[in-house]
Formats: sequence, structure tokens, C-alpha cells
Amino acid sequence: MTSDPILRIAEKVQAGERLSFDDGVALFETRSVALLGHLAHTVRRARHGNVAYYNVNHHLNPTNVCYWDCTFCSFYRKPGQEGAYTYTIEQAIAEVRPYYEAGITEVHIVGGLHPTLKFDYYLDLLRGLKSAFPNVHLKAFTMVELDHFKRITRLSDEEVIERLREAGLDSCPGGGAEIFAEHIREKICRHKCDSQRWLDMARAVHRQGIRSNATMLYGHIESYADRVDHMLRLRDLQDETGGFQCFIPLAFYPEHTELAHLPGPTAVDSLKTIAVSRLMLDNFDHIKAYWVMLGRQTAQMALHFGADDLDGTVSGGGPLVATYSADGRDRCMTTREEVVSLIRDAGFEPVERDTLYQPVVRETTAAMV
Ligand code: V47
Repeated sequence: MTSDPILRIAEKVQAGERLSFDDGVALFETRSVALLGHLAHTVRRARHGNVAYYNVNHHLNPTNVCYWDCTFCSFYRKPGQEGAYTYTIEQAIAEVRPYYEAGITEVHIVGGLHPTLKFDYYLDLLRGLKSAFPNVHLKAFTMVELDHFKRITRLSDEEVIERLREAGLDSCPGGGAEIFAEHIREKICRHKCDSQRWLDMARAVHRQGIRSNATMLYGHIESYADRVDHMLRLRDLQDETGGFQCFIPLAFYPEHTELAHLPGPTAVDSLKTIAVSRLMLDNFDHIKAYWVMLGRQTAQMALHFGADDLDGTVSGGGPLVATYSADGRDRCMTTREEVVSLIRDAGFEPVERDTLYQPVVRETTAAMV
């Protein structure tokens, strides 16, 4: 008889009972990784059967200029620094056009916090993209960017969100959450808006009927307890609003960052994190295994550890995606054909979804971005 608490927790999961903070930490500490994976997989199968989702999207990063200096980020440049760039609206539209013509359903838009760009730039960007590509879903701007817009405009949160929505915003990505534990945030992103602000902005977004995602950056200097705390703060907000579509654990990729001395998470750590999130976040429909940060091989395994979504083709990659690509900078994008084959090879039925997790029906299944 083992004293591993996972057996007691397994009984709670089977009985449909909500897991506690201590349960979450115990799951992370378990040595029974296969059993943990099995438990998470059981929950995942009950929700999604044998389906694994993916989407066909493009990541657009309008600027890499940022006035903050998060220690885990190698994307940002200071104004005037070599490599700093900001697209014009025309350049942004021209970048997206070939992917639009190849059939993307979503543009994922995030960038640095630029010190001088006006709010109108972002509104014009959304308007320009929406009018050029009316059928494409614009998943744009993290809670940190929305907070920045509020500060530069002095509008209320609601007004900022409403103006973005009028300009074409359809939903928001989950970035910028990092890790909510204040003592860690102080060390890795001390200038960024604080956890409460991130959560309050997400609440405001949901209250206006806009869906968003939630991420957690793990595998740097945080503890298991910090990860569980992060998940529980999201679970509480999800109880309140129901506005989160998916949870995405983001595997820290240390290269070229100020934290380059850290090893980053192992595959086992990543699989445990996916599994624990599936078990703790009982009110989230989807757990995304973001293959770019996990690497293709671990992402395939993650589908057996609680994840039901591999995210997108990330067509064209993009400068931000390239900085954290576990398979190398030149392999940070894929084709629809490859993502389908990764899912099939892992033993699942691939289903192309749109950003809101509705199945996409195409007239042709020919290879595209
Ligand atoms: O907030 C930055 C992270 C996030 C690194 O909502 C890093 O569907 C690892 O949020 N190593 C942006 N992570 C990406 C993101 C995302 C990605 C895919 C889908 C969705 C979605 C959201 O990337 C940042 C930060 O947490 N990040 N640098 C790094 N070196």
C-alpha cells in the first residue's frame, strides 16, 4: 500500500469533487506520473472523447518596442535599439494577406507596450484588418495591453474594451498572466500590471460578452504552490464569469533571456503541469498544449495527459513566436497537414476549430498554411 495521496485524490476526481490547493500541490509532487496522466486523460476523454482540436491561424506582432523589461522575454526592444520595429497599418495588412488567401480563420495579435503609439493606432489596425479580411476572427491584445490602453487614454476599462470591439476585436488572447504570485512577479515582470489588475481586466472583458484565454508561464523560478495558486485564482474568476475559453500552460524557454542560466521545464514537468491543470480547472472547457513552446513531441504526449487542443498552424511564425520556439526558430510554424498528422499519430481525431471552438467545415481539405 502506497501513501501517495494521488489515490485519495483519484477518488475525489472519480466522485466529481472539486480539488483543493493541497490536492494540487500533492499532484505536482507525486511520483506516479503515469497515474496522474491517466486521471487527467479520463477527465479529458469525458469532455472531448477522442477529439483533438487545432486551428489555422497567423500571429501578428505589430511592434516589438516595449518600455518594460520582463526578464523572461527576449522579444522586446527599447525605442531606437537595433532590431526595434513598428509596422504601419498597411504593412500589417500586407503581412496577413497571403495567410488570409491560404485560409486562416484567426489572427492572433500581441505586441510590446510602445511608449508613444496612440490608442488610435490599435483601433486603426483592427479596422484595417477587419475591412481587408472580414471573415477572420481578430483575437487581439492581452489584459496587460488593455491596461496600457486604459493608462494612455484615461478611459474606463469598459470604454477601452467597447472601442476595441467597435473597431473589430472579437476575443482576447491569454498572455501576460505569467504567474500571479506577487513575490515571483516582482522578480520576473516587476513593472507589468499586477495580478489583481490582470484578473480585473479579464472580468471586465467577460462582462462585456467577449471571451478570452488564460495562460501561465511555468518552469522558471516559481514553485508548485505558485502554479496551483495561479490556477485557483483563474478557477475563482471562471466560476464568476464563465468567460475563459481555454487554459494554456506556457513552458518557459530560457534562451536569450535574462534567465538564460535556468534550464526550463523538462518534458515530465510539462506533462504534469498539463495534467494538474486539467484536474484543477474543472470549469475550463479546454486545456491547450501550445506545441510551439512544448515542442511537437511533448505536445503530442500532452494530448494523453489532459490537453485537447494543440493551438494553431501559427502560419508565418512571427518574431515573438520565434523567440520561444522549442523546436528551433525555423520550426515555429507548421502546416495544416502537419498538425493533422501529429494529432492522428498521437491517436486522436483531428477537428479544425475556429477561435470560439466551433468546428470549421472546408470545401477543400487540400494542404494549406
Ligand atoms: O505573455 C514570453 C510568454 C506569452 C517567453 O491565448 C514566453 O490562445 C516562454 O500568451 N518562454 C505570449 N514563454 C504567448 C501567449 C499565447 C500563445 C499562444 C496562444 C495563446 C492564446 C496565447 O508568451 C507571454 C509570456 O507569458 N513568453 N517569452 C519565453 N521566453
